[in-house]
Amino acid sequence: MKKIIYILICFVYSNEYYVSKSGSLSNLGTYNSPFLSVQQAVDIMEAGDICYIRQGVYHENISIDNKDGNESNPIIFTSYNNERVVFDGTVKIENEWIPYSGNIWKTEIDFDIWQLFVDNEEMVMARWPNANFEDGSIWDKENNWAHGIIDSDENAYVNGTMIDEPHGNISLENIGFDISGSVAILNVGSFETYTREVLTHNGNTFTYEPVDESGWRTKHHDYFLEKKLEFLDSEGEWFYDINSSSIYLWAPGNVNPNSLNIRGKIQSYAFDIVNSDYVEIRNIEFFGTTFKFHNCDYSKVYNCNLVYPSCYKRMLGIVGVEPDMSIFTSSSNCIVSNSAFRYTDGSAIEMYSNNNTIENCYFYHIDYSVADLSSVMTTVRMGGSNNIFRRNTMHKMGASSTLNVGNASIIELNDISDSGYLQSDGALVHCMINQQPNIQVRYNWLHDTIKYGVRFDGEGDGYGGYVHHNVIWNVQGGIMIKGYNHNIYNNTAFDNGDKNDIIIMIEQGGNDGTITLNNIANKIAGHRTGTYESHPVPGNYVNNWNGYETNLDIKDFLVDPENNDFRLLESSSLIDSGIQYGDISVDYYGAYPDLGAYEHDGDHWIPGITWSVEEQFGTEFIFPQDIEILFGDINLDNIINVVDIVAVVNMILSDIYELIADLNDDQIINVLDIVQLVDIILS
Ligand SMILES: [Ca+2]
Ligand SMILES: [Ca+2]
Ligand SMILES: [Ca+2]
Ligand SMILES: [Ca+2]
Repeated sequence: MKKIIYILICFVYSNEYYVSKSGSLSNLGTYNSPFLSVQQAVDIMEAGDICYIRQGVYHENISIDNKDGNESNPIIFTSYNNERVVFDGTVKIENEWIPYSGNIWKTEIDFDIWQLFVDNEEMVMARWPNANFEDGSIWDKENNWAHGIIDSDENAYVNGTMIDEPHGNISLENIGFDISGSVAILNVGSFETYTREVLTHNGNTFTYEPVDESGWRTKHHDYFLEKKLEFLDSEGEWFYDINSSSIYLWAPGNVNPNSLNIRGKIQSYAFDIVNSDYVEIRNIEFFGTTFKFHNCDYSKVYNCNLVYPSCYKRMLGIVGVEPDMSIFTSSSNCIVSNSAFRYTDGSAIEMYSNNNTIENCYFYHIDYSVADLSSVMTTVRMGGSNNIFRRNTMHKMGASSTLNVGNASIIELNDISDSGYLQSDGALVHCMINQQPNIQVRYNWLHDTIKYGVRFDGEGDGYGGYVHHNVIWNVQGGIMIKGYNHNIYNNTAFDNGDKNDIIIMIEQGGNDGTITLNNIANKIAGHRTGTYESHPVPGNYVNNWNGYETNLDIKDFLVDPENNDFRLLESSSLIDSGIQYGDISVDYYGAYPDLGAYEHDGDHWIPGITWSVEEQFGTEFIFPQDIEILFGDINLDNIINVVDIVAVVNMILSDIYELIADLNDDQIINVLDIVQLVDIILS
């Protein structure tokens, strides 16, 4: 009986639909009669159906509502046969530019834009102090943001007021015009940043609607300003005046913009998917737009290239809200894999509710303002529990904390570096109290950042987390553990700044019952900076190689740490000198576990993505040409003639079936197709 049901399921009727730039609204959606828009396919698709999209650039607001696939019959949207399909959230600015002032040009449009591109690269929203993408100064909060005076006097002002502390050439008092009505990006909450309209301005002081009291901290106040034409004073800056629908631009190289390819963002989402389970988006590219899933369980995004997918709408005066970003809400068991997210504003991606997976994805240049996001404002946020964050490569990120992936999650085989530029505090893997029980942080490389590597935070109520087989170097504090009953074993850590490599805090929870086992690190102690001698590790400190005790450098025991080979040297006495302890079961090769993150003769695991971003999607974004499809051109020589008839005859004689020759879409190739072809030739 079971078998019969299974067979029935396998034979669920399914359709293929085709969409092409040379299709038509009146077509049938077949290969030889493709639709013009994806929405045409959506409207008739059912479980098991596939929508093949032919090469080209599409600008569409696709709405998918209440279209469920099922486990063996998902609803799939994909590019056809490795062709390049781009959903574009921008439009070309084609109106004439006229000189405005100096190198600044102006044009008018009849729609609102909130991001501007020249040759597919983002221009800077006119700001003060200046910063740009090209030289990386957009990430330099110390030199390219203004500062508040709160660090010298914590009672200097209250929430809702900012008093500027001049530094270098940056002084609000000397700005020379009134900034009222502009937008301030305010990092006044250490790891939290808010945007507000400037209400009043006087000398070195301005006011704004106060931020949440919980998001106001009296240290490290930094800010920058936008949304005023006066801020447009350098190359690469642009401004949009929503009242007069005018764009102002100082183009790179002082070039006349009439000679440039300029585009403006007008869309947040190309795919807006709600109440639809088992929907898959595959092999699609997004420029200046992205996807949104709501109440869609078991959905997937695979092999997608997202470039500038999301952007704050500050240029339109919209403040205090998250940007529209790549997101899954109220959706469980979804997977985003083998995709690239580059140049995002806001989080790179957020996924709610439970059991979601982000795997084998590339993240680069994520969020240069980090404002108004949820929770502690991270680079990637996953809600709920039992999520998996695996094999991702991430670098160049503004948020203080990179990952917040929910409770009892698995974070493994990731390569994460270069983060935290625009906020205080934070860590690459930052777990608050509720997230710690049973979280697995393992087999990651965490390196080269001004933040902590792994951090179990809170006031000490967290417990039961696992941090093992990670390699952590050149961060500011390798592993920092608060709470109790945690399991910290077989990590390799060195060169992590002034702070210690592995910090099992004596304070805040005390780490009663925490097991620190088989680690190799130059500095393991019970304090952020204090020595092991003055601050011995609390809990069960068992069988670690600790530079504080050995007075040696662990790097001398590794094959080639400069070139990321962190295995133990062939002859090392650390091989097989690990032990099993307590309830921890350490995986191992040979007679016993080794010390540190790599097991001799074991798997030489390399974390991060298993594919090349350059090879898959290229370093620069280039729009593909729309494919012109000549129906009836069987041999693809751009003419329809007797040679095509010969090709069809040959297929008939040799019993070959190719979609392109099945002109009447009846799944056979026979004389009827020749008749159709003759009709095309004659017409
Ligand atoms: Ca400026
Ligand atoms: Ca071993
Ligand atoms: Ca031909
Ligand atoms: Ca046919």
